[in-house]
Amino acid sequence: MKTRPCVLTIAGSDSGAGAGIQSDSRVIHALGGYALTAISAVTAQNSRGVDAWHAVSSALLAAQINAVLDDFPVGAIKTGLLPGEAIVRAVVDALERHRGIPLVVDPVIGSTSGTRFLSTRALKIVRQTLLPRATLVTPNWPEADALTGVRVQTFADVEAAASALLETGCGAVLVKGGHAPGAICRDCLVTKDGRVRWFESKRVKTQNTHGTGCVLSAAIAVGLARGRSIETAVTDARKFLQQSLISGRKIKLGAGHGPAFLG
Ligand code: PXL
Repeated sequence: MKTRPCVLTIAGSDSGAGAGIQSDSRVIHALGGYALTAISAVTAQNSRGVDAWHAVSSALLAAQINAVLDDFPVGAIKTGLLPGEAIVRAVVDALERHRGIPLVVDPVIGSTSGTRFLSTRALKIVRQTLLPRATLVTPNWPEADALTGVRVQTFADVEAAASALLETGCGAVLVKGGHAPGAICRDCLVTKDGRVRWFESKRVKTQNTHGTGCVLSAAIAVGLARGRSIETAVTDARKFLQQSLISGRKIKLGAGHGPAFLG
């Protein structure tokens, strides 16, 4: 019998389907995987922004994660929006019961449109309890800043923040440069062995940027589920994201920011 690379995404539902669970599922399937989902929160949103949101109970989230991990041969897990301390603790507890699966943590703090999902206290719990279990953490500049206290304003700051994040015990850190100015997008990968690698790609001019971080981390998780190294998974996922931004740039969905990956 054959199987498929199974990836569990623990994330929020986005009714506009640009980010979160809906985007992750499309990405994982497009890359030949099988997407399993544990929904942490339900958001009411569209391409313009978030109108309302509510976290699920931490018991229900834990039950979803356990149901999936007790049955399917999950090759990698990614976390996205984890809104609040109780939810973060429930995820950490559930993962503790199923050790050894590569874990990509996309430390979503808020939406680009300005909704903040995580308190400073919850962020501290993420840093103390979830990051030490992560194979890879993928913050953007503001997230790297909020998680470390290092003010990230230059590329030198990026390396300092990445090193500070490595001290939490995670295996590697990818600081994404999408928020930095300039025509070239530079992401920095720092691994536990001290290796620093910069990736560069041309910035794609597009309105369709909703869910870029979700697309990247989901694609990385598929690579890890296929047994690729972190570096290869990141290289492939960046190419995949770049291609989807290019191919979707002329498609108009919604008045605001359309989806970064359409499928
Ligand atoms: O892109 C960050 C993000 C992740 N997950 C969910 C979201 C958002 C941003 O709005 O709503 C569910």
